Amino acid sequence: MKFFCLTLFPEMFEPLNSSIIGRAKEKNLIEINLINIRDFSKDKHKKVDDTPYGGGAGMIMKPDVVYDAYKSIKEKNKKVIYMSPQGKRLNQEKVKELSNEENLVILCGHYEGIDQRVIDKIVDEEISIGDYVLTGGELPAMVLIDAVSRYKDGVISKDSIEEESFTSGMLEYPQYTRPEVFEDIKVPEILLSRKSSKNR
Ligand code: 4FL
Repeated sequence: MKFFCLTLFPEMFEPLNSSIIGRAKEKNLIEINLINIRDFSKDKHKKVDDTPYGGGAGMIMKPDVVYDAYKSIKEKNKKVIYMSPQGKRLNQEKVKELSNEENLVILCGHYEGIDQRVIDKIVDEEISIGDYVLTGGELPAMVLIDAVSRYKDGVISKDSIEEESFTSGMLEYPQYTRPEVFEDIKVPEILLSRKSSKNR
């Protein structure tokens, strides 16, 4: 599966080179392409934003620059998602659904927003990760990539997927490991006699 992030801050995606997602990239189970929207500014000062018509605080990302960045993606089967607090709240069902896409384009907003005309032109779905405002869509985009990548074959262990289907994914019991006694607190007796899932 290929992800394409349209962003003004590609360097923010560095955390995806670590841990499970980093390994998934190395194994070519997923591909993460970072497209710097600023590279598509035609302006001599590399301007990507401008003041809002009708007034108001902050700056708006210019539609033509975002559109040119989008058009640089040559893949044909692609779904475009705009990370926005006004979007539909992300849940596990949506994550699973998106994991079936061949190419996911994730548009990350910054400043006060993006000109509505380019959103209307290219975006298929607007998704929020919660009812709060961040400084940009990059962290939400990483949340989406992380959650979706878990569903791709080979990214997490078969045991983890199997366990998730038993527990509905989110309703997990408290977990314990060695030592048997920590700061005078014992591991629940019932778990001490039980063999690990590896031996089930
Ligand atoms: C996106 C917040 C998705 C929550 C600022 C720009 C956001 C966000 N979910 N805040 N994008």
